[in-house]
Amino acid sequence: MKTVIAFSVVAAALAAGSVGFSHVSHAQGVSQATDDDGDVDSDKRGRRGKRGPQGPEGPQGPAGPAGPQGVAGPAGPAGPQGPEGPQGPSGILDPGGIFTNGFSIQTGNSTGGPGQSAVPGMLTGVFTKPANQRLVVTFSAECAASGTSGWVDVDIVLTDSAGTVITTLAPTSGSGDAFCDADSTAGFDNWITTSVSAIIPPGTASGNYRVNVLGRANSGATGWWFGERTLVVHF
Ligand SMILES: [Ca+2]
Ligand SMILES: [Ca+2]
Repeated sequence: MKTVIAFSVVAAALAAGSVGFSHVSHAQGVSQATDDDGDVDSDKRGRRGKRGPQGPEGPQGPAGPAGPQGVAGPAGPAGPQGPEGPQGPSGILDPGGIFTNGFSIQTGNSTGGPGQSAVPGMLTGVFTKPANQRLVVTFSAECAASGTSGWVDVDIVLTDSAGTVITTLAPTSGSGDAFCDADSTAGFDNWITTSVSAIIPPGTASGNYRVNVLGRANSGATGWWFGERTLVVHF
């Protein structure tokens, strides 16, 4: 019974908060909790010590996540100007003023009849043909034929400097090269723009020349009409 009493006293002491558990659990503590006659030891324990000081502050927390990416910077300045380009090719040889004199252009309207005659304005200036050089002559014009049948043809002729005809250039010789046609009405109508190219052969002697265009109404056509037109000599 002594031991039972001792546990009861310890339990009472624990309930009263006047004794530490470590002391009670110790065997010596149990024997000191009672005296020889079983009474609770009359010794008073001292007051509980003061609470210990607060512990040190914990370590700093980890760094937060990285912030968002910043906006793109402004565009850089323009690069420097590029180098100068290469030199252009040499110009085309024009020893005889073909480009400057070998052409004519007219915008007015002109008419003629069945007899072959020069088309007004279609005479070039004087140009020099180089030896062994082929030249091309192109005549382009608005054209109409009067009469109810037939056609209009042209002859492109090579002349000397004074305009005297030397030869007719192929393929315009003769009257078979219809440049525009008459139709079923007697008057001028059905205007068209057409062209023909003739050749000054390479074998033609070098020298100064001009080119002229002659018009003609054929086989029932009563007249020719040439409007906007160009005559040009070129390589
Ligand atoms: Ca002809
Ligand atoms: Ca007609």
